[in-house]
Amino acid sequence: MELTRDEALNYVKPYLKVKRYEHTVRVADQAVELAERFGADIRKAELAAALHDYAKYKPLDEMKRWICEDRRLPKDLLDYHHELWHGPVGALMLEREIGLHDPEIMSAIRCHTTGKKHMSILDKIVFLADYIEPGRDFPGVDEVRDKALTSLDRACAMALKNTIVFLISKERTVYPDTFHAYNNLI
Ligand code: DGI
Ligand code: FE
Ligand code: FE
Repeated sequence: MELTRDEALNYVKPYLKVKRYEHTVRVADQAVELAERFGADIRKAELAAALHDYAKYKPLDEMKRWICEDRRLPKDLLDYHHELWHGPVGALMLEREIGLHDPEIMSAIRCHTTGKKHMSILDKIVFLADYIEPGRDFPGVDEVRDKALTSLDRACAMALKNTIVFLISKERTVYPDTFHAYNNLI
């Protein structure tokens, strides 16, 4: 599969709202910047970022069916907020629809919302680019942007901490992979 950046962006565009598409373009640019900084595969980072939110607006029943039917998807996703489904399901939808087979790109898309225990450099770059792209204004995001100038691991750990603290403050559940990612980086 020799997908270009523009082909990837044009593929996802019809499935996204305008704001989400603009976010996606910024994540792709941010991922390129981080890949250059930390020595990851620039093309893979750009493609994974361009595709990362593909399934964001897919119908919940369709995503639920994927989780139930594909053995590669952990069933416990169904016990947690549906906001977590679009990464893992999106990667597999793209595999079927456009022949996305690159395991590194698929992994980065899969874990972009929660992180996971042993994240690759590419996983971390897409996760972090999604968190710090210039359109984000979460409390604490500027400190994470600063940290992302020097340490990929520490910046990811800060983003995970902020997310965990935010979710707990709202009395929302936290998917175990989010804790695994955090613990592994601390
Ligand atoms: O798709 P995006 O909006 O660009 O960003 P995302 O894929 O990181 O999704 C962010 C949402 O997911 C945000 O509302 C927080 C939520 N989230 C992240 N980790 C967890 C989580 N929600 C729960 N319940 N548990 C998690 O571990
Ligand atoms: Fe997302
Ligand atoms: Fe995103």
